[in-house]
Amino acid sequence: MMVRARARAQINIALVKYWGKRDTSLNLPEAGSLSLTLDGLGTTTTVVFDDDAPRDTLTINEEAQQGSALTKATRVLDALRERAGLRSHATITSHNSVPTSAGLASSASGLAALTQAAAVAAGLNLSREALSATARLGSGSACRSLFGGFAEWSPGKHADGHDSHAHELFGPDHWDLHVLVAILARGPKSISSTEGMEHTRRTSPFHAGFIATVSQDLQEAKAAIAARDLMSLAPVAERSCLRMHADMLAADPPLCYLQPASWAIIHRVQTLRKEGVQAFFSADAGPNVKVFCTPEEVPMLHAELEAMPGVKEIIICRPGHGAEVLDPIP
Ligand code: 2P0
Repeated sequence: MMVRARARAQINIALVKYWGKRDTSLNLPEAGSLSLTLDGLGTTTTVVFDDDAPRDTLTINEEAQQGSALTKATRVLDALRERAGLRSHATITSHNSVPTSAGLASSASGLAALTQAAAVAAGLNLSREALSATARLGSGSACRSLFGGFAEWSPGKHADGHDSHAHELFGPDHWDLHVLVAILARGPKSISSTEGMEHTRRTSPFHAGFIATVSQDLQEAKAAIAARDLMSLAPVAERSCLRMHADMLAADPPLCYLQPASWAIIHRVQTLRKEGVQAFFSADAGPNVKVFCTPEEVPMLHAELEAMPGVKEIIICRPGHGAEVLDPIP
């Protein structure tokens, strides 16, 4: 027997950051987080369950994957197989329109697309929340990419993680926030988020301080998003980002994902906002910087970023939709 399905999911950028797990095997976070799903940058994945396949295989952009990428995918597949009572192995074929492992959340869109496609191929009709909790097993941030627009990941309380999933706060049409993604480097990062997060949690004296700030940031971010108030969201998102980076910088040995060119953009955005420009920055486990802004500011900010040293490419995104099935084949 052979069944297949195809799905697409897009990356999300956290406005209130996830950095630290209370359970590494189930990707259960120590605190909540909040993100915006972007359009145009994501992953399309085909999953084929085949009784004759000798093992699970994964290719991303035509390259066969082993190690952590395959392990993450297998965790999702195992959970779905158990639910569906399915024993066959899967052949997973993924295509990213986002540079793989460059701090651009390719694992979020990848694991979200895989979960959606594999669930359909396995014949499961799961709620978006259940899909989100399953995607989380592969990669924490993937649980937010099941949803479009603004999504919040509730950490949950249960040890089995069934209540640790994202939910939609506001759909993509709520607020036409634009994001300019300034690409400074395309190669894979030297330390994965998974490793960096656990290293930080274990060795940074600032980590408890970072975690303690999250619930206040979530509350303020949600109010600012509800009011579509960029100038109120800006300080919350920037401090969540910089406190996460401060936490990493205080790890032993320190973890420094940002490059001089990243800092130059951060300073420029802060100066522009002081001059009244409706924009703020964010940056994740890599050197690339994301600049959030109103649609009116896009041309000016594009010209500003283009002139900054080290900027290789600028990708303009808008709020995007959650994971979607492309062609289920019974
Ligand atoms: C986030 N990041 O909230 C934070 C900010 C990166 C910096 O979630 O180990 O790939 O698979 O749960 O989800 C990236 O971490 O890590 C991430 P795992 P994941 O978007």
